[in-house]
Amino acid sequence: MREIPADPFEFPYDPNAIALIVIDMQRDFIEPGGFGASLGNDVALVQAIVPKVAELIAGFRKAGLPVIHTRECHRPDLSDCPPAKRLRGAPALRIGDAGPMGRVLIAGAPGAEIVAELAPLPGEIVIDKPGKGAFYATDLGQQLTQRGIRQLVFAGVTTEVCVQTTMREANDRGYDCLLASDATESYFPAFKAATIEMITAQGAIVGWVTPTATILEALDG
Ligand code: C5J
Repeated sequence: MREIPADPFEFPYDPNAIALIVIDMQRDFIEPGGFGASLGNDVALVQAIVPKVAELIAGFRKAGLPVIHTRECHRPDLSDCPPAKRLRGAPALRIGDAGPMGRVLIAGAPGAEIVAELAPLPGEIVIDKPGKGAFYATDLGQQLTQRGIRQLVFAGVTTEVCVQTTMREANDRGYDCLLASDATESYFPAFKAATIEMITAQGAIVGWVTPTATILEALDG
């Protein structure tokens, strides 16, 4: 067992049981014209972390450690999209509507794909998830168990929605969770800051937080 310097204290790191999970770095959240923008958000903030997430992915690949990608998306017939999700609020485009990148958040549509810079390699796990959490209605838990993964490093968007929800799901299932602070982002800086505080409070009640460079140094060491 090694250690990665982190908040609120050292993250105990087992090189045989750790994986990177990159949450929802999809065109629909990152690029103009997608779902994130249709909700009224400025996507520039989330776009800015793409190079940092790429560094983290490259470090895990170089170390021969698993990289898992998730995509929030729904079946074309919307049978896995509850009306409570689709009809909420007044977005410019709803899930399933035709937008500039195809149907919004629909599996197989160009907008639901991961941005080109972070594209999964053949053989990497890609989890399509209908919810905010990556464990809900997916086989993520089985995939992790099969590979003996018990520790997850988190990156992706948005910090307070799909990243935090998945971290909490993982924490409840007994995984040690470490969030890469500069490889995650929100459309709302205050929400990102609050999420980091919530995660690390009370003796890492949900998990640990540390920058990408610190994680990469530990993988190299
Ligand atoms: C949202 C996500 N924010 N990936 N999805 O709807 O965080």
